[in-house]
Amino acid sequence: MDGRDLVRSVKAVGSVGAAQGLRTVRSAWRRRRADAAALPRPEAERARVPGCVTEVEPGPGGGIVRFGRSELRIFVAVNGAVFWGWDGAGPEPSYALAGGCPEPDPRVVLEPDTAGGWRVVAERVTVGVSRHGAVEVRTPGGVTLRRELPPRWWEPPGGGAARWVQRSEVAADARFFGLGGRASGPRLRDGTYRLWNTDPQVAFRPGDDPLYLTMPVQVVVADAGTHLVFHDNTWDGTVTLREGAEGAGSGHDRAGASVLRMDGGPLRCWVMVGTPARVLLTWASLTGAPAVPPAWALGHHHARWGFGTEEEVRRIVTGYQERDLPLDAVHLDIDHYDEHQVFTVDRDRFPKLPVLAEELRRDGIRLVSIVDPAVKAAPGNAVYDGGTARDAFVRDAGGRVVRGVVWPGEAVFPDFTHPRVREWWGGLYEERLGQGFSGFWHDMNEPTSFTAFGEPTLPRSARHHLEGRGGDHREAHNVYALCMARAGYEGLRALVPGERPFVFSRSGWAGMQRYGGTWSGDVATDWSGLRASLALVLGLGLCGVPYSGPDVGGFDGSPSPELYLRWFQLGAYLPLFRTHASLRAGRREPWEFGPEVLEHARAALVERRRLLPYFVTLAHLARRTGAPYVRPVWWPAPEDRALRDCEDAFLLGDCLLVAPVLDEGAGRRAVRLPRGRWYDTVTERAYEGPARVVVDAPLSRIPVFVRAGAVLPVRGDDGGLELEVWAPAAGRSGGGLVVPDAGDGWEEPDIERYAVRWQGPDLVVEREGEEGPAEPGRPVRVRGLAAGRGQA
Ligand code: NBV
Repeated sequence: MDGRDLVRSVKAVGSVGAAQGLRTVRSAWRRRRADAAALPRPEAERARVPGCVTEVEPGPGGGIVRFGRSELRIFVAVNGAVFWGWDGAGPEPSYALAGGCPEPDPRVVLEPDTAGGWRVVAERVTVGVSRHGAVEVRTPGGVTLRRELPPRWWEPPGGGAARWVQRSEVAADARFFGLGGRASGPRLRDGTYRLWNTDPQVAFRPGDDPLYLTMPVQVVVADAGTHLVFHDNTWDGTVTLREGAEGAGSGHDRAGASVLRMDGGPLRCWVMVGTPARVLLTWASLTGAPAVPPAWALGHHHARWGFGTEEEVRRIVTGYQERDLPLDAVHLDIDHYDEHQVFTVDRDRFPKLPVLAEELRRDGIRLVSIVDPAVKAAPGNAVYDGGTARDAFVRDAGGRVVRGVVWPGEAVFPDFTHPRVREWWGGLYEERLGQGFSGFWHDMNEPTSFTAFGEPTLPRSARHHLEGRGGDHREAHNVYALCMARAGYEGLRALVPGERPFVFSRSGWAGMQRYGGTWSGDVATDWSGLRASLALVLGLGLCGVPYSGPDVGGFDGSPSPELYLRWFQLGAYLPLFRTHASLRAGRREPWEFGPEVLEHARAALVERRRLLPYFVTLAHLARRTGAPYVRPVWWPAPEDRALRDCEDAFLLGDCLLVAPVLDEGAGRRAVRLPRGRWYDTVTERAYEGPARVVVDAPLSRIPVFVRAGAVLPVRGDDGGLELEVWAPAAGRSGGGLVVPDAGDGWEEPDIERYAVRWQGPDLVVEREGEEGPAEPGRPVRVRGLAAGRGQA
């Protein structure tokens, strides 16, 4: 624990005197030493590389390539993903995979390659294995997308857990994305990124790394193609990235480089190649379909740490209603707990929570509850007693229950890597449901403990069940929140089988989309925080987690009216649209920033509500295809380098391109449009892409464009679903998919397909059916006609 840590923990637990501060430092040192002593002793290590190929054994989908000092198991699965593992590592067990490992593709062959190497040839990818153990991922045309050099291990001479490093090269023009939620993204520039979920304990801004949600998932985009690589390993590690450089005629290209260093765990990975859409489809088929949030969770949420009382909640809700501001959910933070104890309610300040919840629900507003994993270590506290009786809490290497300090004071931590503990914990949501809550917000689950064991989390030597395999916190840390999300999600499914759970979680790992989404955590209230908000949503979407969003207005401090408004306008187009702030921060209600901001915030809220059917469609399409709602502008054209470098705009589904204002004082901004015709949704002016255009961005709105030919499902004035059709360019056609809301249950709505075409001067909109084209069967409103017909 250094001075900065101390300041942070002091800030976190409230003011302490100097003497207590000193005691805190001393005990932190003691804890840290004890932790280190409980881990295997560091011994002299020996380095190892695979050596030369000795033999090859073909197997389903690929085979085993044996080297002098290691062996490589490699296969291509039926979904097109390539797996390889060194030193006998197989794809399972894995916390990332949904429903186990996919079958190997029986059509794949393992055959000799050049220079004494071998190769696995599949329909969409070829993987070469060199004589010394370099693994090269190539397109079917033979272009190299990624070259992994022979790995290097460091291990105790007598055997045991090894550290390892994997160096890789990518094309000189490649760009890196992903690695979970990174504040400095979405394009990951040169630097070292740590793989260890961390509560930064201060409001973060670009450059702060790591944050709450890290993942060993890289999406790499180059002229030759897009690929996703996932090193399935939950341990602590780092990824060092260096973008390449092209010689541009005056020198050689320098390849891009990625160096992955892991402190332990298996060296195994999955790679998928193709278009971005294909890559994310394969990723979702491997790690699970994203949960579809209930429609209300795609509306506007208002949260605050410190609403304080039921009256205050009512006052805020009335504030929204009196001003005609749409509101769909209110979130209660830890201050509604009884002395900060999870699964309790402070009955003095929230005496009739179920009544409040019922009243709100009648007005179409849901209550969402924060859920922290730390349980106050106090006999008499029902959750503590229940967990103790079931031996549910994490123990140290000596068998004692690990105690940390979190909001309720001294606290213990459920071991979510144990199926029995997950089941117990999932059942506890019954109390929350009884209070009238409809959704759940998992916080502090990196997990965070203010008593630093060197870091603000559990000691590395703490023991975890790990589904029966047993291990310590070094392996369990990064999946702690993933397993908590699973506990909550499965518990809710059992408690309310007819409803889709709504869970979102601050921390997580690969595969968390199966259980729900996330939010950006405690983002700093300044313009750089606003930018980071978008970076996180884009990066997480590329890692397979499509539902997320920031604390609109930033977590700490007080945003200027302009910053608040620009954040609000961005948030209105992100999957999770939530205003939230810290106990100590200024207000975040839209009316707190003057009449002008209120008017423009209302417009953003009204537009969000109008677009709700589009968000519902995107949520269902994400579940079926893995495609995030929020996509980088290069999504349809990854070969377009200018788009690849564009970080300040995004595609919302196939139809919309949103260009938020991220700079103070900007009243205009440049926007890079992909190929095709795009309409400004407000002026209906048409622009032809690819182009860089400069457009107005007055305080009243951010520029939003719609693709010509798009069919946008929107909410009509009567609340019904309508189709807003944007005229295709002359001689062009269009169309789109619509998935209607089928309620909060599990009913699978049919996808509706629409086609749009010119017939002479008329625009025809048809629904595609099994028996050919039919009437749309829904109200249609055509827009962009002036420009469309004008050039017909
Ligand atoms: O529960 C209080 C806050 C919460 O409002 C925020 O959204 C979380 O990210 N929580 C963190 C714990 C304390 C942060 C200082």
